[in-house]
Amino acid sequence: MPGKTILTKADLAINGADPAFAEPLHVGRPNIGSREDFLERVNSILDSRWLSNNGPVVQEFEKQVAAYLGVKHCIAMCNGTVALEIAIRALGLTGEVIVPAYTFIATAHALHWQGITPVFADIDPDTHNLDPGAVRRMITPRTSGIIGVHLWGRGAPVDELQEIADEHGLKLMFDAAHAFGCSYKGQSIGRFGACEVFSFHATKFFNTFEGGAITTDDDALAETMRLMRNFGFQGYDNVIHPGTNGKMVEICAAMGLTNLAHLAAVIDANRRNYRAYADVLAGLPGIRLLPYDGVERNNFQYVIVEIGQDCLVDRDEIVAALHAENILARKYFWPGCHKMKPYRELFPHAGLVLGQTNAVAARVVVLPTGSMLHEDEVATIGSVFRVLAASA
Ligand code: T4K
Repeated sequence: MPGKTILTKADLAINGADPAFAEPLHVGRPNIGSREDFLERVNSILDSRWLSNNGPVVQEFEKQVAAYLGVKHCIAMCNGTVALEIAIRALGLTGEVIVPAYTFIATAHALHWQGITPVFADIDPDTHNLDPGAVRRMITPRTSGIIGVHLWGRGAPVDELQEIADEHGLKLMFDAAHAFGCSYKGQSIGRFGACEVFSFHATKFFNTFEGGAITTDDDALAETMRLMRNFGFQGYDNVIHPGTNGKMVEICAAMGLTNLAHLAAVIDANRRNYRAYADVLAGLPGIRLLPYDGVERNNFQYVIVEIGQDCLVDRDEIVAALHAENILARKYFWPGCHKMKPYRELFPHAGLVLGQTNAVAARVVVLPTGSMLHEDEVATIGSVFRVLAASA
């Protein structure tokens, strides 16, 4: 690339021939609460011989999650993607639904999988969330809804999106996969729009191995989604609604209950790591740690670094150099849903209206964090960045 220095092999060997870390440091390392508590719960599940199908542990999990979020209904699911699909169907979305392209592919797939066209709207480069003005521009007579994503746990522009939805008679729901334990305007995420969808995947701030949930204050919607989660069964032998198998199993709920009791410690660890990153990356030219809004609650699960034009090393070179040091940074959500094969083929010109999406996707690096990461490891990661900046 003109004007950029290509790193040599010697530059990349920060620590001589050996990588900085003997074991890989992953983004998305699971946070695990008390092993003893979990195993105790597993034993009682095995003793009870009730493993799935809305068992007592799932019911307790739903109760505790709803209380934690301050929402009326929590419907636990087998994963976030199926939860999105069920929410989309329960809301009756059809035709076109507006979503960001800068999100995990599941947000778009959950629509496409059901024959609904995901229409990609551009994002705000400062927050990485949907730009309400861009959403307005993508509305057509076929639009039935909007899915906002609270990316990196930062609240999407909920009020503006609700205003657009109300103005145009559209349904609004949120993909809150990143946002467990986060707030928007001081209120817990989980109660906005018609419903919100969480992921409790192993890599998430709060995990149940695999899992997800839909949360809502709407009684009728919650009832429909409960039916859809279990093939539409009402009691024995009576199916009253089309449905699928979206059920969470007992062992996943046991993991959830265990982890729920340790969330405060995970937030502390993530916050500590985030601050350590802020210290070690401060002053490096062209390297910007995406700030968290100090007023809102966040889980600090995503440490996002943007590599700007004024950085003399390419984003991809930085990621390659980090990988050479066993720091397995990620380029989420490069290159954007619109450039992934299924959508690239369906909408070859989508990128024309996604200037900010393209720019942000090209400059983001996601760094490891979580309760397993120590401050001295953050310091080493910082020194790799410093060597890179100096070697350019
Ligand atoms: N909406 C949004 C905005 C999402 O971010 C997601 C999921 C969804 C919807 C869908 O929710 P789910 O249906 O997944 O519940 C990972 C996760 O699999 C995915 O859940 C997550 N988003 C996405 C952001 O990250 P990949 O393709 O990056 O996974 P993979 O296998 O590369 O693993 C990621 C990192 O985590 C690696 O560094 C390894 C590490 N890891 C992973 C697992 C499973 C561990 O250290 N231990 C583990 O057990 O998608």
